[in-house]
Amino acid sequence: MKVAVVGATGLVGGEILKVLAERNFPVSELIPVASERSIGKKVSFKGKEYEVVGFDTAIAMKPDVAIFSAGGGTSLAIAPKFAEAGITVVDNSSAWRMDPTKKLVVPEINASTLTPEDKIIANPNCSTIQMVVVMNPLHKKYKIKRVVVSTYQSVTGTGKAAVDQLFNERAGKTEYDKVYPHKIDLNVLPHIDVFLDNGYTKEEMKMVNETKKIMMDDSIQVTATTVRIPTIGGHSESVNIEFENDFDLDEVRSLLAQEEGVIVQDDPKNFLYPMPITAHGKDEVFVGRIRRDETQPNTLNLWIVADNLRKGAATNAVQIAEYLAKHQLI
Ligand code: 2RA
Repeated sequence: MKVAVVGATGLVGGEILKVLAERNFPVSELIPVASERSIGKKVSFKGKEYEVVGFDTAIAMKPDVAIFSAGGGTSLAIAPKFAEAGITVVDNSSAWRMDPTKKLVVPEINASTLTPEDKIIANPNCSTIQMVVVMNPLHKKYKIKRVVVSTYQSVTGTGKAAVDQLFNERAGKTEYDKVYPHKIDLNVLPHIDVFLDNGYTKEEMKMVNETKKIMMDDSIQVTATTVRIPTIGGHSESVNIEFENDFDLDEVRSLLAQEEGVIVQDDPKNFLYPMPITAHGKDEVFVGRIRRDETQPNTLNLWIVADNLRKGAATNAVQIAEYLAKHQLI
């Protein structure tokens, strides 16, 4: 399979190359793609160096699939050109996610809705993906009514410049490029993406709206507070879920343990719970601190962690491409 990685020189692009190699995706030809200023740069894949090409060159090379991680503006402008040339695009940006003509896919949940006609497929937001992967088996069994989520998100979600800001601050530098409006080291910012008229941030509304679309259920109520913290390994989430029906905690643990891509780490007596430092570089979503909310019926508290560059971005996108290849949809 000819695979183009658009945005190959970025943080997520680099992770996509790693994940393609690790999962042994059947790549017959790799085409790393980026904007003008990165053309000619080299990226490595499975021990070989590849030169980055521009958008038009990549389209002319006719890849079977193009995994985009190049930002919303680039995606809006360029993805349709790939699609018109018959190339299936899996897009990591927010550009197409809520477009009613595009599928928003987490393979464990809704990949079966994909058809060969889907030429631009959207990859959801990182903080949404890890939450819905855990919620899906519980929704099927107990039916979710309402979710209250607070996130603790890694600076890698903002990109390389944010990681540089954190380490420049930590090194005591005073002159550096600032991505955030405040210091991030030794600090916490209750602010991810832009503020909207309703007082929520765009990241918070992504969690609300994308959850309903992926889980194909508009009745699920979600309210979110998204927060940036000075870590790099992954996003963490405190999730409070109210169900229509009551549950048994052991059954919850066993449903989650059986779920593909989910690992239960729930042994507080031995200090075992998910953390970004242990989720870093892993493809799975980790869940722990599984306990009943004792203040109201049918309500569960969970702590969910995943590497946002992996399942939150690269891994999910590669899994979509794997599904397309396996079911001969490309
Ligand atoms: C963040 N959700 O962590 C974003 C990345 N897509 O900022």
